[in-house]
Amino acid sequence: MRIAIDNSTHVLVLTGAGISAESGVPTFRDAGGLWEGHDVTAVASPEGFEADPLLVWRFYSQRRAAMTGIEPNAAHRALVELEHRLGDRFLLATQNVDGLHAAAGSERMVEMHGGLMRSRCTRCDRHPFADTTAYKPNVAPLCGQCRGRGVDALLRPDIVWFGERLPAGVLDRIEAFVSTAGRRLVFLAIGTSGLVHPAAGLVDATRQVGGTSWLVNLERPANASQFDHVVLGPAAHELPGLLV
Ligand code: BJW
Repeated sequence: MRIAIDNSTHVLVLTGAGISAESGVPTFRDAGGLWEGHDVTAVASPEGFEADPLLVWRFYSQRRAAMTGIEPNAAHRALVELEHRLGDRFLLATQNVDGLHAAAGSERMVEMHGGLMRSRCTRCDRHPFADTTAYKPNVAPLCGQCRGRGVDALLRPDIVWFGERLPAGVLDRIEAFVSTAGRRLVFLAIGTSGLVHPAAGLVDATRQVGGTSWLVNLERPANASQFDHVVLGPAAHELPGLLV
C-alpha cells in the first residue's frame, strides 16, 4: 500500500507518542506507559501543579533525564523526506513534546502540546526558554527574572496540560492549511490513540473539506473507523514504505 501523492497533494501529518516508541520514548496510555502508576490529573493539569509542584517537577525531570541518548527513528526521518518533496504543501502537527521531529530536521511543524525541554514562568510573561535541567526531586525551580524583582515565582514545564489552551497560532496555522488544501488534503495520523482534543478532531475536519485520511498505528484505536485507510504496525517499519 502507498499513499498517492501528486503535484497538488497537501499532506497534514498528526503525530502522537507512538511515533517515538521505537526511539525508546514510552507512550502515555499503553501498558508500561508514562502514566502507569500516576493519577493523570495530578501530573497533567494546572490544578495538579498547583496542588503539588514538586510531584509534577519530579515527573517531568525524570522524563527529561530519560531523553539522554534518544534519537529520531526511521518514521521521523521519513517525514523529513516527505517535507523536502512537498515544501509548503506539507505541515506536521505533533502532539509530542520530545523534540525528536526537530532533531530529525522537520521545519514546517507546530508543537500542539508544548516542549519537554522548555520551561516558562507561572507569573511573568517571559517567553518560554530552553531548559534541559532534570531538577533534584525536592526542587521546584523559581524564575530568575522574577527573583531579580524580589518576587518568588515558580517555573513550570512548557507543556499544555488538560484544560489549557494550545499555544497561540497553532490551531490557526492548522486550520489555514486544511482550508487551503480542501479536497487535495491527505491527513496522516501516526501513533496516536485519538483521545485528546483538539487533535482528535482533525480527522473530522479532513472529511469536511473532502480530503482523505490515513492512520498508521500499532493497534486499532477506538477512532479507527473515522479514517479512510488504516495501516496497523510499528510506524518506523510501516511509514517509509507508505510514502515512497
Ligand atoms: C504505536 C507504536 C508504534 C505505540 N508505532 N503506533 C472535545 C471533546 C472532549 C474533550 C475535549 C474537547 N476539547 C477539549 C477537550 C478537553 C481535553 C481533552 O481532549 N480531553 C479528553 C481526554 C476527553 N483537551 C484539552 O484540555 C486541550 N485543551 C483545550 O482543548 O483547550 C481549549 C481551551 C479553550 C479556552 C480556554 C481554555 C482551554 C489540551 C490537551 C493537552 C494534552 N496534553 C497531554 C499531556 C501533556 C504532555 C506531556 O506530559 O507530555 O499531551 S495529554 C497526553 O495525550 C499528551 C499527548 O500529546 C496526548 C495524546 O496522546 P497520544 O500521543 O495519542 O499517546 P497515547 O499513549 O494515548 O497513544 C499512543 C498510540 O500509539 C497508541 O494507540 C499505541 O497503540 C500507538 N503506538 N507504539 C505506531 N511503534
